[in-house]
Amino acid sequence: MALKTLIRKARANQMNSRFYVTTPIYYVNAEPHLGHAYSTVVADVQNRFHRLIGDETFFLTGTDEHGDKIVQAAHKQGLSPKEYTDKISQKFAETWPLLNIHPDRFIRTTDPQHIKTVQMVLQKVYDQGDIEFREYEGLYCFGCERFLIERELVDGKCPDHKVEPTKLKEKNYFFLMSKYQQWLIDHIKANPDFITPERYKNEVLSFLKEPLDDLCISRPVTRLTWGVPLPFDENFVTYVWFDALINYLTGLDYPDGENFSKFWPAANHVIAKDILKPHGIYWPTMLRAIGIEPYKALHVHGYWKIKEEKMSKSLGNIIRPQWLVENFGADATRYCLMREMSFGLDASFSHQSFVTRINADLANDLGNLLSRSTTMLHKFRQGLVPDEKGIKGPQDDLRNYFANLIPKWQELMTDFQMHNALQEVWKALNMANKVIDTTAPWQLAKDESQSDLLDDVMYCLMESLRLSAVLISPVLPDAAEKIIRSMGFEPETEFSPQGLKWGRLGNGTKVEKLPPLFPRIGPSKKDAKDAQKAQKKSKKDKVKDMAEKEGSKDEFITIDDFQKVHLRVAEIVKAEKHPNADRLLKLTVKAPEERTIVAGIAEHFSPDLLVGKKVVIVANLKPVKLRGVTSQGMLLVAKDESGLHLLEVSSDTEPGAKVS
Ligand code: ME8
Repeated sequence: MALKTLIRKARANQMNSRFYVTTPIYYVNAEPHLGHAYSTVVADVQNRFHRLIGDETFFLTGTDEHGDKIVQAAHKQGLSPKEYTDKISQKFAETWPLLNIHPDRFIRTTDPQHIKTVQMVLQKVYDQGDIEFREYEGLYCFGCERFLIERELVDGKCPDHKVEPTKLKEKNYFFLMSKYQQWLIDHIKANPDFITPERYKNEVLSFLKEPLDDLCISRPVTRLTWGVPLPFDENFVTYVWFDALINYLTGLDYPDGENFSKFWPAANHVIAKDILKPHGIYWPTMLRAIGIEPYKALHVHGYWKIKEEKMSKSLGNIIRPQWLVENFGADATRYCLMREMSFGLDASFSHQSFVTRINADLANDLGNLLSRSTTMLHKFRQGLVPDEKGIKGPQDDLRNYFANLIPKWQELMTDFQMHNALQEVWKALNMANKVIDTTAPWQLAKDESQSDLLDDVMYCLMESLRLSAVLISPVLPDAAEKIIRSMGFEPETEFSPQGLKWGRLGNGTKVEKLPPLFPRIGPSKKDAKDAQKAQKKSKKDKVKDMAEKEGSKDEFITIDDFQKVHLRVAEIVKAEKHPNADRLLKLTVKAPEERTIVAGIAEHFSPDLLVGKKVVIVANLKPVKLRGVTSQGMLLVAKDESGLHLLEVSSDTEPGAKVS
């Protein structure tokens, strides 16, 4: 263990000048959800952590926009693939800043630069004889966008998408991946940190025990045009893996860009286990064929689940990042994501577990320590941090604890053990809270002879807060910045290697009092119930689903029946959360007179994004009170497996116009 640590430290010292982190590029066949948010927060946290320890960093995310699935999704919305990909890609790009995620580059596989890079790489690999034209018959999963082999199936179905794969027989181009199988096995064995956590390395090695099939990389244009044309055969396009994986190179301006030579040797990919095979097998063999060094490390996490099912757009059980941010704020959401999932293992999402976590860790442990310490500093020392006195006492525990914590935290963060790193910091916060209880500064303040001890206790408390703020800054950047600024420091100088040392306060550092950083969330019981209801499909929804599935059994109505329903165009002028229910939004609409409509769409739409939209309402529905608010009408939405969609009309339609 000691040797392993030494080797790792030596390697970290050598390598710690640069860090390149990527997320998967997400398919644009649905909008972002908590699963995407998790990978992207992990990358952002790692990026901030490496900047903090002095590395030069580059952070890439983006969207994957070619392929059958995207064309199908576009058609469903009546849009061209280009219009559709522009729209959804923008939704991803707009979501990340809400969570305080700031990539250096947002890449799209439809970017002309990327298409050029893919074609250049294909030509090179083709010219050297690593791509061949063949006929192939196999089981294709449209969800995974790849051929599956028999032993991957569970009950004859794709385990991720729960559908039977389709038998396909086609002439296509194949990348001769099997040529590089033995090289890959040797590389993984020689580099134990190449794929982590270890279970995923073992999974890849066990896959590699069987002979590898070659990789189908093309589609005939007769069946699909939404891909990158093969430079050596205009009748075919490439898409999915030979297109998508290369984004990690385009993102650094491969082959000639300065970023490529600087950052490629420090490439760290973050993914979930669903795309382990493409990243653990296809990608390194592709890199080998292209003649590029393998990436440095692949970091694989588990699934966020809801009631034992993977959260996914195809299962329709998703939680939107916007909803999390509106309910908890960006910092608390990031904290819960990092703290509630052990990197590598699956985790279950529940509203209640997030609320409990926020109230216990952020409002109580961190919030109380901050408010108690600064209040006492103001009461007993006019808000000025006294010099450290180094006196023996319970406060020594803090000095000693931090001396060990900093290297340990750094090692845990380097190893993507964010949940454990946070846990170690929280031990320090709890210890500091205990130091307040055991030293009772309010008693010391009454006794002049204890003045030095009181100085030392106050010093240790404030310095523990400052250092903790630095240590949590990758995960809780806003809160950390507020704490640091309240002590008169700038985040630029403090979130840096010099900020990581004990002993920067003193000489009368002035500390401002802060309002509570994380107000308690409550009353939790009712909120939790509402949220649980929101997660569960209501009975009514289930009936509706069945009606949708059995579309052919729609009952006929006459034109007279239909004319009883008055449909009108309404402009949403205000949208806010319902005061008493998480699932509901309270909308003020003009149709043309102003009225209130309560709609059960809070999980699907962020209120900000609704304002200004022109939608269709049922105008003559009898008003009803929904959780204390009278609703005068009903908003129409369309529902499919990717969620709810507004029925919008063109923006030049007058509010109040009849829909017939
Ligand atoms: O696979 N739990 O895109 P994708 C945790 N375009 N993470 C989850 C998750 C869940 N329930 N659901 C999704 C693709 N993710 C390809 C990738 S890369 C060159 C091409 C996250 O939109 C996780 O990072 O299906 C997972 O690997 C990724 O989203 C899959 O995103």
